[in-house]
Amino acid sequence: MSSSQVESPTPSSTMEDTTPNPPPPPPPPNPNSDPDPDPICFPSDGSLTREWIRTLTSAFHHHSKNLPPTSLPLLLPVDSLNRLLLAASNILHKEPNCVRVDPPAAAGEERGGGEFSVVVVGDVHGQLHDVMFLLEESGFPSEERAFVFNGDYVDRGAWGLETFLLLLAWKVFLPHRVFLLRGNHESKYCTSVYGFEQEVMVKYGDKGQQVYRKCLRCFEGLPLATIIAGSVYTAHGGLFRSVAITPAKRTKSKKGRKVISQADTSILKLGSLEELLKARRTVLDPPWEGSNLIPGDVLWSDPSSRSGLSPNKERGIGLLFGPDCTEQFLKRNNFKLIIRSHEGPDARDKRHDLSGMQNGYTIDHEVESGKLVTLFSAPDYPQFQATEDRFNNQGAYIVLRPPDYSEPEFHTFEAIKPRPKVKPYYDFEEVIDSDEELDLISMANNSTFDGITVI
Ligand SMILES: [Mn+2]
Repeated sequence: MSSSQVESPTPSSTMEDTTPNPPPPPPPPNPNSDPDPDPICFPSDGSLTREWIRTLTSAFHHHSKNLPPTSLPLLLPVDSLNRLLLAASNILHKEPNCVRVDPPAAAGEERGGGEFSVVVVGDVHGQLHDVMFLLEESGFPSEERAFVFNGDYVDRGAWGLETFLLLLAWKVFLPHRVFLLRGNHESKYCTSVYGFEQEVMVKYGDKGQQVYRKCLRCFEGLPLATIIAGSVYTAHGGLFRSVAITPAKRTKSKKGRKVISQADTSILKLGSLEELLKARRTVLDPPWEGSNLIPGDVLWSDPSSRSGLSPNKERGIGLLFGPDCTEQFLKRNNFKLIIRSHEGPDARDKRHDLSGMQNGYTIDHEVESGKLVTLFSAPDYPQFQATEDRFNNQGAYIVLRPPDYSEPEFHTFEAIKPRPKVKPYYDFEEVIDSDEELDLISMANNSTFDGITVI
């Protein structure tokens, strides 16, 4: 970032919404010589522009390189931040659990699918500089380039708040072209263990608690899945069980009232899109018991090389699903591709039946109707590492193009280095891996958050 960009914006004609590829902010030649940018105001009419997002990006970049975390409110005052969170939350909560991302009709007819493409992004985990690079390299969101983010914006990395806010700004600016799905880390439990809550408290001090609550309110609004061009299903973890109640389980009590028992979870069957649409996603932590199990499955499940659906014992929540489940889901819905995320190089290090995540993606299932891909977009992950060997993995993103959008084009990239030096916001030496069994008791205690303010 250079101060001239913040103070002397490029003429507005180059920043029209119709510009498919606005020039990215060039990196600062010498960041230490830049004066600090002015505080950012949320536009009074609530409508964001490309220029506003560019200013926000530059301010975050400058701040991360030059200033202590506690000074973030000087660049993004809490009032501006609250207004951004509220605007995003209002949009997110109106979206269905499963959002359809379709090419504009005109593009398809006139140009055989036109130029419309969809970029799919996996876990980013607060690695702001890598996200900035990804957006720049893939081309920023526009009318012709939609984005689907598969969740896990926060935790572990040191800039979860900035990363999440930047993506929310794009969502508010282009709500019909930018789609943010929920990851398992967008929950109260995970953010209290893996750093995001602490990060917000450090950065916003005595306003931290109210900012964190508003972030949680946004997390609850994030949809669970997308269907791209009618043929690609994306979600953070993957597939999910049926929670349909077997008719035989409907009984009458002695007084003649109908008693509907809980879903029989002993027999696991694959769920349908209709069931996905009916699930209640507005929970701080997806439950692992009871009848509302679909959000937990979608956010926490993993593919397996073994057939069938089974409880995900390693994680304590969600499912393991085999290639037969992938085939059944693809065939039943006439899809050709599943893109899920959720497993980084650390998780894959322990899973000997599946490929490693060194390149940021793996093809886990190849079946008659199509395939299932895992996509991970945080290179050199995690930022703070307890073991001696860093994974030094590449990150990846996928571009889907016409005519049918179901042949993934993989793009890999290296981490942006050096990363600014910062202290971690969680005890990375002691914390359990999130791919290991959850502390369900602490999660249950955490889920009752009676102080929550609904904005
Ligand atoms: Mn995850």
